[in-house]
This record gives sequence, C-alpha cells and structure tokens, in this order.
Amino acid sequence: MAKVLSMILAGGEGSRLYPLTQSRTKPSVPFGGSYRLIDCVLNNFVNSDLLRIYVLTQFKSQSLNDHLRKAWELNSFTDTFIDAIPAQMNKGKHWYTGTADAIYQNIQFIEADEAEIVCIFGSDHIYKMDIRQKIEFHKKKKATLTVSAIRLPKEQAYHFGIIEVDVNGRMIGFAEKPAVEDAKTIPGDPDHVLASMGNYIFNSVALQKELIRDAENEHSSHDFGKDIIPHLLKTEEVFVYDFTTNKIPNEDGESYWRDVGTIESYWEANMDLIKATPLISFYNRAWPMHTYYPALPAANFQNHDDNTCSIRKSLISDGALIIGATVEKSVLGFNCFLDEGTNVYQSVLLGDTKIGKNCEITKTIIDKDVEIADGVKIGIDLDNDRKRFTVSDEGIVVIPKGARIGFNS
Ligand code: ADQ
Ligand code: ADP
Repeated sequence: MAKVLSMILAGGEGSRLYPLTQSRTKPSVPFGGSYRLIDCVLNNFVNSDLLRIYVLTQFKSQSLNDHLRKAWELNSFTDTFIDAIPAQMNKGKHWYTGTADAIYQNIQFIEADEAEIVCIFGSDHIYKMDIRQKIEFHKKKKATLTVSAIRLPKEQAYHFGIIEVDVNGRMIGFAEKPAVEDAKTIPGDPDHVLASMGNYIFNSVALQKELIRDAENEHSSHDFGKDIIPHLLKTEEVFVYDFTTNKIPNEDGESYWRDVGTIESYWEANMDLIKATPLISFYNRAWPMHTYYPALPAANFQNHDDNTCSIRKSLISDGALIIGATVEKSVLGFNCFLDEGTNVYQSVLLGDTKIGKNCEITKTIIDKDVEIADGVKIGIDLDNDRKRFTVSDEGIVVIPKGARIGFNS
C-alpha cells in the first residue's frame, strides 16, 4: 500500500445550521446521541487503517479541539497521528479563503511528508466508506485526482458539485453548485445528477503543483469545487469513484450518504438512525464507531405514580434520567433529564438537557445545556414558536445552546 497522508477540512462555518453553529464549527455539532459530525469521517479513516491525519480547523474551533483531544488522541510509538492544525496565516495575513487555500496554507506538511497519496476529505457528512477501496481504484486508473460521487435527485443539484463522466469513469465536466435547470443529468436518467461527495484523493506531487499554480492565480477563489477540479479535469486524469461500489464488511444494504448542511437534513439524518431498519447502522462490530464517552451512569428509566415511562423507537445516551415521561422517535444525547408527564416526540436533544413536568416537545432540536420549566409546549404552535425561536421552513424548531425556557427570571 502506498504511503498516505490525510487532511480533513474541518473549519466550516455552517451558517445554514445556525443556531447549532453559534458557538461551534459545523464538524463539532453533536449527532446521533453520542457522536459529533466529524466522527463519521474519522471513523472512516481509522477503520480503513489510515492513521496519519491532519484536521484543519478555523471557525469556532474550541469545541472541536476539545473533542479531538478527548476522543481521537493517538498515543503511539508508530508513525500515526490525528493532529488538529489551527489556521495560522502561514501564507499571508488572511484566514483561509477557500478549501484549496486551507490546504495550500499547510502545504509545508505535504512537502515534508513522503506520502505518495494525499486524501482531502470534508468532515460534515454522514456515511461509511472504506477509503482503501477508493485508493485502490485511484491507483488502478493511474489517476491524478479521484473524486467520490453519488447519484442524487436533480432538484438538489444546486447544493453540490455536479459531475459529467465518460464510460470509463473519467470526469469530463464539473459545475460547482449549478442552477437546477443548468445541471447536467445522468445520461438516460433525466431526473438524477451525479454529485461530488466533497472527498478527494490526489497524487501528492500533482496536488502540490496545482495548489501553487492556483495560489498564483489572482482570479481564483481557491476552492476545490470552483477552481481546482474544473481546471485539473482539462489537463490531468481525473476519475470519478462510484460510492455505491464501496463495500463495508458485514453490510450489503443501499449506500447511505447525507450532507447535513441544513436544519432539515440534520434532523432527517438523526431520524434515519431510528427507522425500524436504520438507513445507516452504527451497530456493525466490524466497523466500530469511536467517539468520546464521558464518565456517566447508564440511562435510567423510572415510573412515577400514574406516569409510566414509555420509550419507543428512540436512542437514549448515557446519563439519562427519565421519570414517568414518554419519548418517541427521538434521539437523546448524554445527560438528559425528563420529568413526569412530559412527552418528547420526533425531537433531537443534544445533551445536558433538563425538561420539567408535563411538557410537550415535538419536532424540536434542543442544543446543549438547555433547561425547560414545567408545562412548556414547543413545536405545537409554530406561529408562537417563531416569535421566540428559530423555526425552519419545514417546521423544525431549534432551541439554542444554554437557553432557559418558561422560567420567570
Ligand atoms: P460544500 O460542502 O458547500 O461543497 P464547503 O462549504 O467549502 O463546501 O465545505 C467543504 C468542507 O470544507 C467542509 O467539511 C467544511 O467544514 C470545510 N471547510 C469549509 N471552509 C473551511 C475553512 N475555511 N477551513 C477549513 N475547512 C473548511 C463541497 C464541494 C462540492 C460537493 C459538496 C458535498 O465543494 O463540490 O458536492 O462539498 O457536500
Ligand atoms: P459543545 O457545546 O460543542 O459541547 P462545550 O460546551 O464542550 O462545547 O465547549 C467546548 C469548549 O469551549 C470547552 O473547552 C469550553 O470550556 C469552551 N467554552 C464553552 N463555552 C465557553 C464560553 N462561553 N467562553 C469560553 N469558553 C467556552
């Protein structure tokens, strides 16, 4: 196997996920009860035995640094590391202007490394990928760059890089976030497009050359999707890796990949974990999902007087204390306390949450450290909720971190 160096882009502002990104960068947003978004890509690398990783941070990075230190520090005598690199203005007095600039400003780590292959992956997607299989494909095709792709409905084209490919898998066209009417559909399938998954495998030497060329171009926005890929495909061998061919041990269901860039997609991806047959499973022991587990007692359910606990189709993390409350189709992070007579339905609680008696919480995302008084209703009367909270177009209410709701003072 060729020597591989990996760089994870983890500085995204995540403005469409606001207010969940009010105090933390997007890759650090909690997900699925016990995880942070970045855990998916990190588990992909670790489970692929690729353990030489730089994590590039920029916006609001303290929460992410905390998580990386607690969950992902490698203590090893071997040449393995997962190191966070803060933006350091290595190439002038400006922050990263685009994703390619983020890598260019850290080019010295690539130059100093003897890796033949550099993986550059985004960090805010929910999926499992054996990256070794993608590297194998890249080598077989003798590609300079290999971009992973997935088929998506045409209406979503404006969120993604849209790819055109020839019969051999070679990229022949690329448009970053085109208008839906301009997006090139898959030949013979006018309802679907081939979307870039925002993860790239480069030959190291060609990457360095391209980054320097791009940095010298003052008209470039220094972005992989807008500048590097469209340029490289004209001059180099750029190949498209069909994600559906990637096989995870013990799994043979449909390939699952979600960009969780919006409140709606974030909420839906959480709900996907609790379907009767989850669309993505974190139970595969051949593909363990590592993260940080705080020292907490197991979830505790108690009945109280007339109120019996009822927990259905839900994920409940450690530290929970649920007394005579109902939880249905919901995902609860660490340390949630629910008091008697309260109903939580289709909601995502990020953790350290305290909800009083007889509350009704429906289709609501509650960020960390929120306290809710007795008798509060959220997600029932959306017009009223809009006066106090963020409510997405699809009617999902978001309670910001640290809010205290329904108390007099
Ligand atoms: P987007 O996800 O919209 O599109 P972008 O916002 O640039 O692209 O984020 C890509 C990754 O880089 C994310 O993981 C983000 O956290 C990180 N990032 C963003 N700005 C950063 C910065 N200043 N410093 C460090 N990291 C940063 C991309 C591609 C599309 C593709 C989609 C798939 O450009 O072609 O279809 O991903 O979701
Ligand atoms: P998250 O909500 O993402 O879990 P944490 O609450 O764990 O984030 O905070 C992450 C880091 O940021 C911790 O090191 C914490 O000490 C620090 N932090 C959180 N809130 C503040 C604040 N208001 N001022 C300064 N540091 C803070």
